Amino acid sequence: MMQIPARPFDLPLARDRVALVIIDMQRDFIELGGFGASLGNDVRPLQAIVPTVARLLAGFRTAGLPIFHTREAHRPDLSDCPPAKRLRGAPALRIGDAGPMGRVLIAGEPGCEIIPELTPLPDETVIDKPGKGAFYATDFGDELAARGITQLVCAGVTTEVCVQTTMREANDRGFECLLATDATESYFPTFKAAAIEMIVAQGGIVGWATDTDTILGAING
Ligand code: TIU
Repeated sequence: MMQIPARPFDLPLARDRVALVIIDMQRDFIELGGFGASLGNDVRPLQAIVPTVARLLAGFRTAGLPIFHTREAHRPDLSDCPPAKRLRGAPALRIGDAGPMGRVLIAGEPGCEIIPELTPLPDETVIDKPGKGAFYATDFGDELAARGITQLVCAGVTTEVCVQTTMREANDRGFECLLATDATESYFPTFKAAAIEMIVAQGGIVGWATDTDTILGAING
């Protein structure tokens, strides 16, 4: 058992039950000309966490622990993208529109790919998801169950949208979730801070939170 100092209290992680899930570190959220920027966001804060996420990823690889990557990705025919999602608001580019990195949030397009610094290795699982949460309309839950995983270390973007949604979905399914607070980011600093507080409040109502060095110290210590 690896004892992780965390908020709201220490979390014992079991080497044979824990996995890393890196959420939506895609060019479409992190680079100019993608979906995140088309919504009017400054993408630079998300770029700043890339080295930290890479360090967390490297630590899990060194420890030989399972790794999952997710992508918010829709089918080219948009059959898995509800009109209520695609037509929401007035973004510069809608999901499926052609942009500088190909069609926005469409599987197989350059913008939908995970950024090169975090490219998955062949033995790592990539989950394409049509929603904000990684469990909705995917086989993520089955993949975790098949490996006996019950604990998730969570990182990626954005903290209060796809990361928190995934943690809430996981929490309701009986997983213990630990958020790596410096390996996640939001376009809105106050939302990131609030999301972390929401997760750890009330005795860890959604899960736990700690920083990357603390996690790495425990899994590789
Ligand atoms: N991956 C993810 O968080 N999807 C979003 O749309 N996030 C926003 O913050 N917009």
